[in-house]
Amino acid sequence: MAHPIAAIATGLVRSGIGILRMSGDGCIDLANRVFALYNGQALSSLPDRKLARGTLFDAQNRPIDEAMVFVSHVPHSYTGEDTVEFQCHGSPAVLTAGLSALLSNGFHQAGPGEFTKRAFLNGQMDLTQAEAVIDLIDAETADAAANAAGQVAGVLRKQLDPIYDSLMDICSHFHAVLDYPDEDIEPFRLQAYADTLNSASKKLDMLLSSCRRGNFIKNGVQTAILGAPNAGKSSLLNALAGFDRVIVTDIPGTTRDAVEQTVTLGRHLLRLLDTAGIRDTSDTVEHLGVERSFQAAQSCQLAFFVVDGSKPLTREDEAAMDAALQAPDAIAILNKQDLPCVIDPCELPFSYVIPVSCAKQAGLDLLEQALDMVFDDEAPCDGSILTNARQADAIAKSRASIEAARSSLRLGMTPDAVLVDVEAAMEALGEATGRVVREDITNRIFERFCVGK
Ligand SMILES: Nc1nc2c(ncn2[C@@H]2O[C@H](COP(=O)(O)OP(=O)(O)O)[C@@H](O)[C@H]2O)c(=O)[nH]1
Ligand SMILES: [Mg+2]
Repeated sequence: MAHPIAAIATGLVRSGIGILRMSGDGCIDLANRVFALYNGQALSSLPDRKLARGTLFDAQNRPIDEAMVFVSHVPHSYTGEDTVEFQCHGSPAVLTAGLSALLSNGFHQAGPGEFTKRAFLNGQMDLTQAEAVIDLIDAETADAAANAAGQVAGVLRKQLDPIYDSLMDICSHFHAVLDYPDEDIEPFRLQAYADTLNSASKKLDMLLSSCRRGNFIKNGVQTAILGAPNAGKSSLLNALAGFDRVIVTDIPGTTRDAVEQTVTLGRHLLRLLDTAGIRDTSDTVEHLGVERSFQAAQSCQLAFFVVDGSKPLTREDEAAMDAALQAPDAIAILNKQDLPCVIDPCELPFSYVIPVSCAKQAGLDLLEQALDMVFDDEAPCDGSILTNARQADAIAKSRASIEAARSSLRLGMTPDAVLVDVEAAMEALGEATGRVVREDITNRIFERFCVGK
């Protein structure tokens, strides 16, 4: 039994179309109380997933919209329950009135993610697919969207389920041999078990090795902009942001605190941190800012070292350069190319030195190309990149148990010792896909969703 729920699926913003979504027992007949098809028939007469037109009524039975409707029956629906959708005109007034008509006709307001949670609980999708739904909605770049779309379609599920099944084969054979010693069952096939574990471990390793990229795709690359005062760091942030996010002046020491801004450059999502210019200063606030610049250099994943190309390198430039070179990846940005350049790019010990003019917004395409090379990865964003920390933890746990089982096998331990580890590996994989997952964890996952999804 699933009580009928309803929600505005498209949010309360003025837009071309707004969708009211319903799911649960009896929802087609309940929806029929507030909607009249043009052909005079009941909504229950509609063929599965065929659009029809009609009139939507409010709680006082006044017509409030001319809308489209479709019904979707078990098992073809998203939730695995009977569902109805009204495609209304996207006025917040229409949607609010439509929703309250539904709520006064027997529907309950849906909680965050309740439609997707029902889909998961009804077996329409596993947890990797359900979690990818929110990733798809939250995607900030095309790569992030493409990877999440692949996972919604089941790419991870199709990789993890066969591994789970192969471990299950080991377990069931083990149990058969242990539990029925008198039967004529083929004895332990230790080499075959070792092969299965080996291949499972390799596949999980592949997935885990995609986590770094997954983190960049989903959360962005932590990028510190470092350089001497007046090099043009804040101008670079503004040029990449496309608006004046930070104050730019010709007074050295203008930026004294670290300023964050998320930008996309081509397919890259960067969490930029503009920092105070690195120099010796007696100003207390600026001094604290400079300390933060050094901290940013140490905690970032990528550093942009900005230098004014129209002046010879100074000691301050060199101090900032040393800090930038500590980052896992670093790109030098030779700024102010609109002025005569006096710095030879070869003087700068970076793999990439990009000439730009932040003032003229020139050269940013070259920076994008450099990022393409720094974050070059053959693997397509088709869903096989792990972006979810919860899944990654569970997969790492599974892999650790598989390793334990492999070494037990190598050391010639008793079969039940191996079995314990294989079962633990299965359980951890089950956490990733949601086969075995605690209710409080499931609740927490779906609370992050928006209402109506
Ligand atoms: N000519 C020229 N001036 C620039 C360029 N980028 C920044 N500036 C100027 O350099 C000064 C310092 O810029 P700012 O972005 O505040 O540098 P920061 O101290 O490194 O943040 C300002 O007067 C900017 O207008 C550029 O590409 N060309
Ligand atoms: Mg600045």
